[in-house]
Amino acid sequence: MRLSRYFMPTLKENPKEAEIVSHRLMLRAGMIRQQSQGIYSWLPLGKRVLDKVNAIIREEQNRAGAIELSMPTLQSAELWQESGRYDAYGKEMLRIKDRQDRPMLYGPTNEEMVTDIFRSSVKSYKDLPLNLYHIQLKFRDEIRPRFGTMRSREFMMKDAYSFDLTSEAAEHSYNKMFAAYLRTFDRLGLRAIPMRADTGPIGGKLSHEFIILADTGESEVFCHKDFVGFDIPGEHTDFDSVDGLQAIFDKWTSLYAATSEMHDEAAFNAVPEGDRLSARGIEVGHIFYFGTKYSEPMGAKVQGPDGKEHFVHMGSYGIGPTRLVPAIIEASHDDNGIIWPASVAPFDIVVINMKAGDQACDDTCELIYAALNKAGKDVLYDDTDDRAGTKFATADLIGVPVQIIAGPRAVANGEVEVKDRRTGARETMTIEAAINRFVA
Ligand code: P5A
Repeated sequence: MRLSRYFMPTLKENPKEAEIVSHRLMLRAGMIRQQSQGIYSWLPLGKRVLDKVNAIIREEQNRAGAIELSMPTLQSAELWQESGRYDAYGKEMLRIKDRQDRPMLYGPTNEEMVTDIFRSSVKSYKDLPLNLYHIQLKFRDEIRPRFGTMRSREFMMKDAYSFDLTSEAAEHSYNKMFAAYLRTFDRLGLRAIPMRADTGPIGGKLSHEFIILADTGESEVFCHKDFVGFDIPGEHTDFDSVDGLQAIFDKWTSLYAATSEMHDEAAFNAVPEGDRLSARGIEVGHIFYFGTKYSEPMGAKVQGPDGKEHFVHMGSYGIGPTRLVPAIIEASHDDNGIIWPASVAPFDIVVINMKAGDQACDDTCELIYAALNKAGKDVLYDDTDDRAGTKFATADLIGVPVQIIAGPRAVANGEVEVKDRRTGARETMTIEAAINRFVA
């Protein structure tokens, strides 16, 4: 991508409305734009990051055996009347009427709709277990939308829903998502700690929130500090192994960890003082097991091996991609801007032409740009006629992991500089060596 032809409306000044660093940096890097309170457009740079986050979420959901579908944002109120949540959900639900005056709503979550899909076609235990997910916009008319896309009214959610014949089988489904979440957040460069959590309007008894520790987090959390160093399940984790996944779950729930709603002061005080971590955190995922809470009122049942009908046991599993993007920034930035983990960076490399219009600089940059593109890298080429200082500041702000800098003096020697955004380390090398480093 040539920056001269891209759309990346960066800001030099700190926007006044932004209270936390991620919100500030997302606005300054031209990633998002507020359209009305708590409702955002994702501009091209932001969209690239969001797509990469979603690709990782999708890979890990698929690996754990979940199956993707797509459900609509607008739902009929009837479904919610069946489950009894239409009235219970309160003012957070955006209620709409269509031209026939039929009550509709913009979905805040999809338990009812997926239960309806399930009951319409699954009739036998032989079709279980089943886990269906989608990545779709949601709307919650939050009282206090704030911090940009961290807590917005319209937001994206990956929501998965599991169906099982028995509560034991449902626990295994829960453990699959539990392990998949540990892997997902790790691949996004984050350390998320599962904590016992309140179930709120989703319901059920068993629930964990996945929390990233951050000073700007909205949740108050309490946990054992050893969680910070626990091993993440590997990519060859056998998601069909009941014992294997139970062992992962047991290990990750063996020490104290709870959000403030579930906090047990006495249990926490039993943790040796030096091991106690009381901090603030960002909830990036939340999983629930709620048994037959929806299947019973909505009549979602299957025939069991005993020939009888059984209401299915369900769980639901949410991740907030549009919250994850700012959460990653909260965890990874410096005074100059964002520092993306390579896995979600909007571009792999930025090529900076320090003197656009200078024949040797132009030729060198074009050569590097073409070679890296050919090798399948996502490359941003700063070919604008901005001053070099402005280009360096922009490259640092948008946080691309590697900068290849071509200035007249180095280029005259057949060389360029390669800068690592995270460490700031710079290396001068031949043009060929710079290309080979990223192509090989
Ligand atoms: C689980 C999947 C649910 O809604 N039903 C389907 C369950 N859970 S939840 O905890 O309410 O939300 C899941 C995740 O969505 C993100 N999230 C938000 N992100 C941005 N702005 C919001 N206002 C918002 N509300 C929820 C969070 O990451 C949460 O863990």
